[in-house]
Amino acid sequence: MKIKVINPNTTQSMTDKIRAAAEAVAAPATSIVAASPSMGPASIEGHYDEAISVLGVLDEVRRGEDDGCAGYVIACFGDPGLLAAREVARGPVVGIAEAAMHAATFVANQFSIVTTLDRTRDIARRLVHEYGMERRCLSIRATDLSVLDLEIPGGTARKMITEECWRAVKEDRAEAIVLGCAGMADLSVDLGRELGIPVVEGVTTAVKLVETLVSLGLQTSKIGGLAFPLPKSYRGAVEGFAPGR
Ligand code: 2AL
Repeated sequence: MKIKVINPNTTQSMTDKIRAAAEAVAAPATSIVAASPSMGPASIEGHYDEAISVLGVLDEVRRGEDDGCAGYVIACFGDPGLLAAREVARGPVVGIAEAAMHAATFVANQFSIVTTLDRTRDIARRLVHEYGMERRCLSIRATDLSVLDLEIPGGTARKMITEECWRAVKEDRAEAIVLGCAGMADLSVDLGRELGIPVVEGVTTAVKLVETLVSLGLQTSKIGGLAFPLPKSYRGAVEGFAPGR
């Protein structure tokens, strides 16, 4: 089973980290293909970055379909382009935010999200509503770390995230933590050990979910809202994205 894990930003070190996290949990018979688009933002920290990243994500899904990928993970906490990707893909497509939030509800009554910059809380808040998690998500805490701060070896990111997680536990009474960025994929095991509560990380969780869905023979429904896009012409710079080409 080939699972494609798409980092929607174009930072190679982050794609490498995401690949390592995915490979660490994948079953022996699963092969992980980690990719980041050739076009798009270096990091996704707002609605504009996110909107621009979506074409790159969809391009990677289209390539994955040609390469025989069984399913996809969208490895950015805004789940950019998730529904459009499901229209394009035959197999399951899972976003890391939806995977992590749902998984957290299986192991805790209520969780807190710990994310990067304050402005990204708006994206997370919208997804909490989208996924019906209002009664399960206690708080969305920012750390004022940029996404690329997470890529600095020996930086202060780990310490700042740990401190924010402790605040979520003590001040919000969080029973579990959902890590709010794919760049935190290497932190969950140590954090879980230190905090003594479940720390849910979306990349690994989404890989296991896609593996499970594929094993169960569950593909994306092609009746209704997730049917393949209708063939038509597109004009201008996006001409190559026209469905049916
Ligand atoms: C993200 C993420 O997961 N990747 C990225 O570029 N931005 N989300 C976030 N809240 O920092």
